[in-house]
Amino acid sequence: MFKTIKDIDNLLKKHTEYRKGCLNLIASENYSSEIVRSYLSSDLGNRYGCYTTEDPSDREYTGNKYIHEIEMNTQKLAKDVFGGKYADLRPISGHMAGMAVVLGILEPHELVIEVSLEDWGHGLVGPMRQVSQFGETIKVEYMKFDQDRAVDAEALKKMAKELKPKLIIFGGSGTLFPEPVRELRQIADEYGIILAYDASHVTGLIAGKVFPNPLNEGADIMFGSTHKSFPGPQGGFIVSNRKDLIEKIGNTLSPSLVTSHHLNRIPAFAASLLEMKEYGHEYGVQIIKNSKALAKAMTKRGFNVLGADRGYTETHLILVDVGEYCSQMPGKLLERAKILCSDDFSGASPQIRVGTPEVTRRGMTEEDMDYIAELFRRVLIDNEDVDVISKDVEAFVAKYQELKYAF
Ligand code: DSN
Repeated sequence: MFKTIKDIDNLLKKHTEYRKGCLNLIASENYSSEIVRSYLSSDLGNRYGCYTTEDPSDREYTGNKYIHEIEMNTQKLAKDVFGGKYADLRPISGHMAGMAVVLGILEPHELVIEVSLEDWGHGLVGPMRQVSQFGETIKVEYMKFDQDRAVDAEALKKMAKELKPKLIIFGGSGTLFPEPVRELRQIADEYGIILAYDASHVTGLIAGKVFPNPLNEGADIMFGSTHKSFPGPQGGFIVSNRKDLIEKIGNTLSPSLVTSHHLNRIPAFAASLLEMKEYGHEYGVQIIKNSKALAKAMTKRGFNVLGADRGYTETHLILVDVGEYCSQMPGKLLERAKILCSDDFSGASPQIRVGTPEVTRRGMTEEDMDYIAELFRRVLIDNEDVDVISKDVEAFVAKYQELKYAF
């Protein structure tokens, strides 16, 4: 138990020092700019800004004069960066945004198609169904992937025609290639299906215009988080061109899922949006170059990197089948070498997910990816002593403590 403030300080300092010495390849994390971090400690973090109706100017609490202005200006900025006539910034996470989409759109016993957890889905509807009443009322099916880890568009079209879902949710946490949103639009119109896109992982790439914007491809709604490839504060957002949907989703979100929408994230998100307007394209281009370079360098060292026939990846991450080398979860072993990434044992063969957003922000380029691939080889293939490797990792990351593409 903490007894004094000093105890808390000490542990936080230890955390900061520890993470400084780690090579962070977790695709769902990023390092936000100091200005973004500073806004998180603003007075807004202790205020309530909920709306009485879906109209943001109809605030339930008093004292919101400038809070309203800050939120509305950030909404405008979000619409400018992501497109969409309407935006809702109240979801406090991407997951919460997704829950509001699902619960706001589906009537009891209607079907949704999403990406399964085994295929690096976000685990939105599947796990929600573990709450017994949702298990009884929400039906879910999962889209299929081809051998390159791209969504099988033809199989999905067939599923949509046969099963007539109310909602299809594209996007997951292992997205390597753009999803077939455009291909599904006509069937969606014919069968009255709503197309949603969970952009959580690729938000930064969309903002940087290096990944197709789902709203331009025909999605009815895009939602996601603001802290993965998008280097903002943790939080969520929803954008759409459909007033009926944004209202339905907003009314589901609040007041049942969110009351206080953690207002300190709003100016922090605004700063990240401005930053992405300034540097997002350059940052996105380098992320994809790094991902592709890492995939090639790992392949050269004998790893089975997925998606080879399509150029491995068009995003901020790569997936590597490590079944040949690992009988146990490799994430924990890599962590001992101070290499942080995600692993997954739920599918047919164990995989690791290696992400490039944070190392790109730290200024790493293609050559560095070669060194990173070598580190993976030393841990997973050569079984070298992880304590020795961790020293090399520390020395390597010490050269990259600056922040690029940032104010
Ligand atoms: N879905 C988890 C991930 O991608 O790491 C967290 O959002």
